[in-house]
Amino acid sequence: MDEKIVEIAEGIKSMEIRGAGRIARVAALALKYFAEDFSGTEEDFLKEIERVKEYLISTRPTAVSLKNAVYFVINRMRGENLEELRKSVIRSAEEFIKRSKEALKIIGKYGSGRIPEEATILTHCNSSAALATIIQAHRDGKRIKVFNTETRPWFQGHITAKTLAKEGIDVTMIVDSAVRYFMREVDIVVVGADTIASNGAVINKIGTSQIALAAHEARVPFIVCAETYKFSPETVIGKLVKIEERDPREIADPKDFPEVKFRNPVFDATPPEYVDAIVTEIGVISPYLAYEIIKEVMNFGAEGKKNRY
Ligand code: RI2
Repeated sequence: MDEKIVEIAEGIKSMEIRGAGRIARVAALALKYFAEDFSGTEEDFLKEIERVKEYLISTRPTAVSLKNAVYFVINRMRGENLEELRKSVIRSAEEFIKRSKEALKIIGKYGSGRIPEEATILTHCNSSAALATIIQAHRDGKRIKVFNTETRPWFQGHITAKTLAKEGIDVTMIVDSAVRYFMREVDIVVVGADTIASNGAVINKIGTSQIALAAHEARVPFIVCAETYKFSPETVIGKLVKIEERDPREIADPKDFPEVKFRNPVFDATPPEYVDAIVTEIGVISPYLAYEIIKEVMNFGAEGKKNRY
């Protein structure tokens, strides 16, 4: 396998490259590199790209964004000869990356509309889509304060806190378990998503569903910011979203706890009844419209059409 592709895939696996949108863009980039660097016959190209596809998809099982990015490129592959096939892969990969970046800007604008003029926002983990909304609200002149969770075990909250502070936003970092304690001070929760199922369930960083419960209890609106490529076509035909469980050493060194077992699931599912709105680049929708997004935008229905997003 091409060195550049291995480097990207290993980077995604180890979470050096992370965030559902980012891993989708780099997966598209890996396919672009593959097409650019390939030397061999047309037949080998078609065989090899299948291997690259499977390899990239296998890196992280939960975020459908990665899979959708890979299918976006592969399903648009056209050409009468190798040169044309290569060009179409490069073009689609570039188009995916461009669309993905544009989607974030639009989400920021639509999402900001949902933030009150003066608001305390709570966010979890490190989501570029959620951050786009929060930062846009700040740039729109809204007087906002943010609570952000540190997000165990990877502490992605540290990146969020630094990003917000750099923007001049008033940010307070809290431990994940302090969410309910602070919820009474929060006006709106804004998070991202790794995958959205056809029933509107939102799969996001572990702890998100607890935050949604606490928000629901306190009647605090809970919004999710997600590009349309975070919706999962396969859930329409009954597939369940696989929740990734990572190495226990991310929590503690098991050697220090010889009699203790560890579990480290890194995502959980928030049911649609706890989600007030999903902010996408094609509009702010109810979670119950997830199926429509999958059907219309991704052209994927129960009748078995291919995911062509
Ligand atoms: P954006 C991240 O997963 C977080 O769960 C975050 O909420 C989600 O992806 C969406 O991120 P991880 O890669 O696509 O940290 O909005 O496990 O950046």
